Amino acid sequence: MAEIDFHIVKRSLTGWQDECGDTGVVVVSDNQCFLALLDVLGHGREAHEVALVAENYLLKNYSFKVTEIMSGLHERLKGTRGAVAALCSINIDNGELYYSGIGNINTRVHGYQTLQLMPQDGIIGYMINSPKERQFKLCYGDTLILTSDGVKEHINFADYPELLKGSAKTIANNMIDLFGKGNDDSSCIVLRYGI
Ligand SMILES: [Mn+2]
Repeated sequence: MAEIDFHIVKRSLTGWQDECGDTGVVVVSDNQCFLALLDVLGHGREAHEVALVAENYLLKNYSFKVTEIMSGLHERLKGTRGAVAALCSINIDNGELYYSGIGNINTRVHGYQTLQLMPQDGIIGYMINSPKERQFKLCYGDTLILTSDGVKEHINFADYPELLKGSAKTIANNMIDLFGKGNDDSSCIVLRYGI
C-alpha cells in the first residue's frame, strides 16, 4: 500500500477556533482515504455551528460515494446559511481519486500532472444541481491541495520552488501563511501520495 501524509490547517478570521466557518475532515479506513474541505457562508460563531453539523455528517458518512455524500450533506444543511465543499475519496492502493465539488473550494494536484479539479456551481443546503463525480488517478509523488476562498486562488507555483517540498504539514502551513487573504476564514488540506 502506498504511503500517505496529510494535514489540515484552519485559521479563523478572528483567531478564535470556535468562530471558524471553515472545516476539514480526513478519515483513513482500510485502503480508503476520504477528505473534505468545507466553507460555510460568512464567518463567526454562527458559521462555526453549521460547520460542526457538516463535520459530524461527513464523519458518519465518509464511506459512501462522494456524490451520495454531497447529496446527503445538501439535505442535512437545508435551512442553514449554506456552504461550499470539495469531497475526495482516494483508494490508497492504486491512487484512484473520486471528486465531487460544489462552490469555490480550490482543488489542485501537483506532481506528475498539474491540474485543477473544477467544482460545480451552487450552495450546499440551498441550491445545487445533481452532484457529479470526477475520477482521477494520483501518481506516486503527487500532492493534492485543497484551499478555501480565504486563500489566494491564482498562485504561480513556479515562483515558489520550495513550496511543495517537505511534509504535508509544512506545505499546508505555508499555503496559509503565504497566501491567506486575511479577510475571511482560511483553510487548507494537503495530502502527499506515495511518499
Ligand atoms: Mn470563505
